[in-house]
Amino acid sequence: MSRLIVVSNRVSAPRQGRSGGEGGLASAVLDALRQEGGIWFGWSGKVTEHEPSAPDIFDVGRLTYATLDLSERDHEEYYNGFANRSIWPLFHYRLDLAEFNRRYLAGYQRVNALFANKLMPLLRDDDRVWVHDYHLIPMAEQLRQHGCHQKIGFFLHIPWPATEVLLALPSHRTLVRAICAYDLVGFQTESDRENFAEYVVKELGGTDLGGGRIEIFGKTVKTGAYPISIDAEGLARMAEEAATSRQSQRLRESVRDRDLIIGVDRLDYSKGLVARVETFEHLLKAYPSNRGRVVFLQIAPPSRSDVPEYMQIRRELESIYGRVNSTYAEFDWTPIRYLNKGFSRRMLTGFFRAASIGLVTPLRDGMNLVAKEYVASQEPENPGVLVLSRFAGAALEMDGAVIVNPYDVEGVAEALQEALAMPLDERKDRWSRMFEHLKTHDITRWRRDYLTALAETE
Ligand code: GDG
Repeated sequence: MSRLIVVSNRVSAPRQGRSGGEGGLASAVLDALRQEGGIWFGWSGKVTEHEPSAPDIFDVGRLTYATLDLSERDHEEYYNGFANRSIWPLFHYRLDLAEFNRRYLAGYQRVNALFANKLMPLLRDDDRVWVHDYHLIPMAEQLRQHGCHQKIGFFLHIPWPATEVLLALPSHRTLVRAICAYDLVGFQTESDRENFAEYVVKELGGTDLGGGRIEIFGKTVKTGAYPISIDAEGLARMAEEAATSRQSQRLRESVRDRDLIIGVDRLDYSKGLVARVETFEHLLKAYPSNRGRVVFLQIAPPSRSDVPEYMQIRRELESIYGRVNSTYAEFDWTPIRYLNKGFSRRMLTGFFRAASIGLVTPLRDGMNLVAKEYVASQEPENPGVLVLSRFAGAALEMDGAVIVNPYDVEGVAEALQEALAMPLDERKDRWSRMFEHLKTHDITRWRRDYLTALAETE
């Protein structure tokens, strides 16, 4: 069988200190590589003074890891710069936070060229290459310049913005031209795919041939929506076991007969964390019976800590959590528990199961796996309620969730109040609809659908 070559910004390799706290991309990629066998290529996570000369290559089972360190300059311009200060905020509709400059763009192009240059000698004729996410959009273009003839697919984990938003990026044409060098471009949702197709047709004069095929630059690019998912049944088993763990028991004892509302997010401004606290504050203010009766647990492991906008949101959150707690706390009740650190996946599933409400309110999110993980972790006979932002890709699939507009603080508080009072029958009905969907639309299906479509490209 032909090998699968996965390229992503960050490789989470066991001997390079994998913590078990990886995000959704890492578990999805690992699952795919374990099934297919192949190479995982990308950044080691280490920053060095000078550019590395060769990748560090080692095998673990059927899987080969090939990692490169980044120089300080590349890390600053490519990773912190273009990827996380230009594309990330823009694609999450935060034009106010986006910074564009040519130094960042040059760094982005340089690292993509470096990756392509180092990957080329590792490729075999019948390999399939699968590039992940916004850090590496120009990879295929670079690989083609080196003579790469293998099939190359791309999957975008974050939203593709509306054309009017994308136009604010000075290099929008360069970026889209680069993405068109792939054989298959995968998005999380149909609406992301439509945004992309609209840009290509309106701005570049491409032709939408239907069936996801777009004609542009003298070739046909195949596009499709492949909503990423989780190992739903595996997580459900994990949550059942974790429920009896010491940590879950301690959590439940500390919450006692109160209702627990849980949020788990990387500390990122796209996740709507500030509006979420304001919502919880409003729940206490507008519905005083909740005082002393509900606890909000927010787990938010720090992320991209050397990017100024992330330092800023962290400070802002510390101050607002402090304010709400000092306004409402009683000698025997603290309304918010804000934990600025990560937990093992197993512990998280136990925490999800202990919570009456999973509160997932990003302002914009490609998919949001936490929403799906919360559902998979519930106890079938007494499931909690998922309160989910309409701006997460997951909202298109999780039709048993209470769907909210995260900008509407009073509206979300009202939805929380309804969720807290929801009768068992309704909770079970909503939950089983979502869990049934997740069982058939799981991580294996995501990988299979994508790789089958890639194999079928001309
Ligand atoms: C991007 C897109 C898309 C979080 N805290 C801990 C922990 N996590 C895990 C969660 C979940 C993952 O990290 C986060 O995935 P999300 O999907 O929620 O969000 P992003 O990190 O922004 O991911 C997103 C995703 O890529 C996949 O395509 O869905 O839209 O933005 O799995 O459980 N895991 C552990 N400890 C923690 O403290 N172990």
